[in-house]
This record gives sequence, C-alpha cells and structure tokens, in this order.
Amino acid sequence: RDPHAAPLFSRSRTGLFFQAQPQLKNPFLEDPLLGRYLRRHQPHQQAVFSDLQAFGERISGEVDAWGRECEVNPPRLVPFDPWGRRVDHIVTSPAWQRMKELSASEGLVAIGYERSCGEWSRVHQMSKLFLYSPSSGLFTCPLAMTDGAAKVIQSLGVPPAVDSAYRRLTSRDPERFWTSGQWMTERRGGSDVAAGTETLAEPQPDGSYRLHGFKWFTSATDADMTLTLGRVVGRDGSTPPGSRGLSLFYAEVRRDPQGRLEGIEVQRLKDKLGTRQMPTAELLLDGLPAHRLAEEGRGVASIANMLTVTRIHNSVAAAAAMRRVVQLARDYATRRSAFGRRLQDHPLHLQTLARMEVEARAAFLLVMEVSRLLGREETGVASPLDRHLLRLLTPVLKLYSAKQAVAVVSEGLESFGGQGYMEDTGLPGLLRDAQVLSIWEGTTNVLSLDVLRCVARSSGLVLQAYFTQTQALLGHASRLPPLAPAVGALEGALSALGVFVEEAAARPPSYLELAARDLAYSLARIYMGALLVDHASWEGASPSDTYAALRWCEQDLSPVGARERGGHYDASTPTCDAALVYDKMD
Ligand code: UCC
Ligand code: FAD
Repeated sequence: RDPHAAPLFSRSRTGLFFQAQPQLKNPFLEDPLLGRYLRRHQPHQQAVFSDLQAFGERISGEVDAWGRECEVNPPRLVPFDPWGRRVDHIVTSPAWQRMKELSASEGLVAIGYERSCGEWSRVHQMSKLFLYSPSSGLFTCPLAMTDGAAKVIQSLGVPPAVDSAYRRLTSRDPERFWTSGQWMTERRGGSDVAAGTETLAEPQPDGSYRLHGFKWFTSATDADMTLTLGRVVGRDGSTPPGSRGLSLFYAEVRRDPQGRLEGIEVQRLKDKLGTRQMPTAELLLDGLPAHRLAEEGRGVASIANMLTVTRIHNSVAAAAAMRRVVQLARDYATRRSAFGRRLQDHPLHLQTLARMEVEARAAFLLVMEVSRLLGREETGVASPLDRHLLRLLTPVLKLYSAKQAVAVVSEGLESFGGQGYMEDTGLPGLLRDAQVLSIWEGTTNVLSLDVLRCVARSSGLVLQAYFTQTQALLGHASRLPPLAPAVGALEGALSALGVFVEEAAARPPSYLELAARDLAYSLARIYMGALLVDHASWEGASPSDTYAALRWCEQDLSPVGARERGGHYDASTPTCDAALVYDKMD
C-alpha cells in the first residue's frame, strides 16, 4: 500500500469490501426437478413450459420486488373517517393490489377451473403457484381461500345465488376477479370448530340470514366475499349444538360500490409474527347479510372441500419456501468466501445445502402427486384408489411439508450467516412466514387425527390404497441396482408400517390417538421416498435424482415402528408424559 494513499477507514470511507447479494434468477429455469417432472408427466408440455418460463421471468424481473413492498408497507386499519364516522377501512399497499391484478391475469385460480390441460390442469396451476409463492407477498393466502371457495361452490352445483360470485372467483379479468375469505375460527377454538362456533344465523323473511358473532381470525380481510359457519336460530330461539348444528354461509364482505362494510365491525388487525404482508382481522359480525349454501347442519362436511384445496395450497407454499431458500443459498455459496475458499467449495457447507435439497425435492414430488390426484378427481377420471389416496395424502402432505419448511428455511437462513438474520435482506420473512404453515388450516396434531378419521370412515380402504400404490411405485425401481438400498429401506419400512397397522387395529382408540403423529410422519416419509425412487427410475432422470432417493431413505422412514417397540403409545404413557411436562420442584 502506498503510505500516502487515503486511509482505508475514515469518517467517509467504510472499507472497500461489500458482501455480494444472492440473486433471484428465473425460478422456473432454476428448478431442474420441476422441469423433469413436467417433461415426464405433463402431456401439454409446450404450452405449460412457455407459460411457466414467461411467468418465472416476470417473478424475478418485477413481482419479487412487489412482494417485498407488501412486507415493508403492511396493511393498516383506519377505523374512522376524519369526521368520526366508523369506516373500518383496511388500507393495503399498491403492491398488494397489483398482486390481485396479476393473479387474475395469470389465471392463478382460473387455470384450475378452465381445465385446458384436462386432468393435468391442477399440476399446471400448482406449478405456477409454486414459482410465485415466495415472491407473492403472501397473496397466495387469499388465492388459496378463493380457490377453496370456488371448489365448494362448484361441488354444490353452483347454486344460482352464487353463480356470479363463482364466475368472479374463477375469472381472468382483473376488473371482475374476486377473492374470498374463510372464516371458521372463533375465540373458543379453531381446531374444535364444533365447540368453538357461537355465530348465530337469524332467518329473514326473504329466505336469507343475518349473522351475529365474532370471528377471531380472518385472513386477507380485504376479500370481496367469504364462506363461514354459523348456527341457524329456530323459531323458538334455540340453536342446534355440536358439529351437526353448523351450517355453511356465503356473505359478500363489501356490498356497496364504495366497498364499505355492512354488518361487520373490524375489531382490530392482528399483530403477527409473520404473514404481515396481509391483513388478518378480528371481526364482529353484527347482522351481516348472508345466504345459506348447503343443507342445515352440513356446515363442516360442506366446507371440507375448501379445506382440501387450501391444505394443498399450504403445501405448495411450504415446498416453494424450501425451493426458494435453496436457490438463494446455492447462489450465495458461489459468491461468498470464507477461509480462502468460496462456500460452495467447503464440502461441509455443500453437504448442508444438499440435505436441504433432498427435503425440498421430497416435498415437491408429494405436492405434485396430490395435485395430480385432485386433477383426476375433478375431471372424472379418478379411480377409487385415486380418491382414497387424495383423501389420505392431503392431510399427510400438509402436516409434513409445513414442518419440513420451518426446518429447511431455518437451516437456509443460517447458510447466509449473519445476513440471514437481517430483516432488510428479506430473508427472515421466509422463516416467519413458514412458521404459520403448521398452524393454520389445521395444526399438525389435528391433521394427524384427520388421518385417523379418514382411515376409520373408509374402513381402512384409504390405507389399502396407500400400500397398493406405494408398492406400485417401487415396482419398476426394484429392478435397478443403483436404487436397491433405497428400495430395500422402503420395503422394510412399509412392512413395519403394515405390522403396526394390523396390530393397532386390535388396540383401544387411545393407542392410535397417541400414535397418530408418528403414523402420519411414517406415511409421509415412506410415500415421499417411493416418489423419489419412482422418479429416479424414469429413463429421463438425472444421477442427482438417484442420489436424492438414496439419501432420503437413509433416515428412519417409519417412526411408528420404532416408537411402538418402546411402548410410547401404552395406556400408561399419558401419565408419564404428564409427570414429565408438569414436573415440580421438590
Ligand atoms: O386457517 C384458516 C385460513 C388461513 C389462511 C389460508 C391459507 C392457506 C394456504 C396459504 C398458503 C400461503 S381457516 C381455518 C382452518 N380451520 C381448520 O382447518 C380447522 C381444523 N380442524 C379440523 O380440521 C377438525 O378436524 C374439524 C373442524 C374438521 C372437526 O370437525 P368435527 O365436526 O368435529 O368433525 P367430524 O364430525 O368428524 O366431521 C364432520 C363431517 C364428516 O362428514 P359426514 O358427516 O358426512 O360423515 C367428516 O367426514 O366433515 C367431514 N370431514 C371431512 N371430509 C371432516 N374433515 C374432513 C376432511 N378433511 N375432508 C373431508
Ligand atoms: P387450538 O385449537 O387451541 O390448539 C392449540 C394446540 O392444541 C395446538 O398445538 C393443537 O395442535 C393442539 N390440539 C388441539 N386439539 C388437539 C387434540 N384433539 N389432540 C391433540 N392436540 C390438539 N382461521 C380462520 O378461520 N380463518 C382465517 O383466515 C385464519 N387466518 C389465520 C391467520 C393466522 C396468521 C393464524 C395464526 C391463524 C389463522 N386462523 C384463521 C386460525 C387458525 O386456523 C387456528 O389458529 C388454528 O386452526 C388453530 O386453532 P386455535 O388457534 O384455536 O388453537
């Protein structure tokens, strides 16, 4: 250094080195597994590829920045106008509004209903949402509920009262497009909807209803309409109790041209860990005009179609968060150096990224599998096996992918070192937003119990379908030597699972209830493994597909078998657990 040169550090100079920022490139072109999956399965390849490539370009070029703007310019509530009148105006950012227009024009809901790719339309739609989700500023949340509402309305035969709403929900015209809310949770409980719902529906002379109640969580409350649950008040003023007392209602949230609320008071906006880009409100329903959509007392069963769709969207968001953090982390590893080498040249760092990649691939393949099954069901080509699999795999996928997303995104943040913890990089938001995925739309335990529900209600047929399909997926791969260790591990786990299921059938319900989470995890890990192996056995697969399958199958694929041997589900377990959790000072 020239001793007369300006000092390297001074008041005006902070040094010459600055860290390179990870670059978001076209997320479609950056995802070879998505490309290979579509090449293998999607018959309308050309149209879908060009749509995804163009959309990917928009995402990295402009949409990602809007998503960031939604985060830094979050919604706010203006309860009163300057003259003191109650207005409850939820102000959202211009970027959030742009997301709505984009969603319409890109057909992010419409694709699922136009069905121009036939039974593969859902795969097309979910692939698109998969690219969009981490850049969407959480707009995928209202889209999930919008899709779910359209699905419910369609499954009820599109009643005339909601024909126009249905066309808006599925429209590509930004001027006409509507979003929907899903108001199920009240203060007494969000999992136990039957015990939690206090909302009363008062019949009106014209056959409509007025709703009175308090909705404790309502997300994307700037929606145009909503589906919700309530109890119809009888002539004598009584209301039917329990789940069978719940009915499904449709309500328009903003009925006048100025978008003002009628019969709704916004109590406050929630102060949330993540999902801050979108408003989540507490609402007092004070005579909200509504239409009953389905038979009285069939509320939960009727809204179940919405749950299926939103749970699939949730899983798309989970898989997409993993994919995005891996894309950014691997890019960063090419730019950042430590100990004289780029991060990508440190084998231990690369191993960390590779483990994240395996999780992301497994989740992606199960998301696509469930989307495929949904598409088959909706186009009338699903076999009974497909329908059973769709019912079983939807909660399995949702609960498992949400947990994976939190773990992978957390690991991903660490791969940026301290920068991963800095709010203004946009990275921490990925983790904060992932954390909700296991809570809303059914927590991990509640969905594990949903797995038991569907096994019981189908008299075990859903499990039979599961075993049949898993074995079929392994069939071709079992002849390929490089995949032998993975196939062997999966066959072993499947047989342990089979033994568990057989023996559990003879045990009291409390046994299965304690095993529910481990059972769901076993179902997820084995099926994801089978999908990885099946994908790797395709002639167009890459060596990395085989490697991913082998790595995945090294873990404990069937926790239910190992825990059972330890007696974790015995009648004495809850007492021991209670003593452990509520241990006291001597
Ligand atoms: O959280 C929410 C929105 C957040 C924003 C959305 C973002 C989405 C992704 C965004 C990505 C960025 S909305 C709130 C969501 N709430 C839940 O998910 C509730 C969780 N709790 C459950 O799922 C419970 O298991 C309940 C509420 C379903 C339990 O209700 P019941 O009434 O006690 O259950 P029953 O009696 O067993 O079931 C009643 C009927 C039965 O049908 P029938 O009468 O014909 O036998 C069940 O088979 O409902 C049927 N059923 C189902 N059918 C229940 N669950 C299902 C299901 N999953 N699929 C099909
Ligand atoms: P609880 O039901 O009280 O659960 C507490 C804990 O108990 C959980 O860990 C759960 O797993 C466990 N648990 C409960 N029952 C059992 C059981 N039988 N066995 C074992 N464990 C059990 N709801 C809407 O309706 N619309 C929305 O738009 C909406 N948006 C949301 C947005 C955000 C950001 C969040 C965080 C929530 C939102 N929710 C919404 C609410 C959400 O769906 C509920 O919070 C969720 O379903 C859980 O219900 P809860 O909060 O009452 O928890």
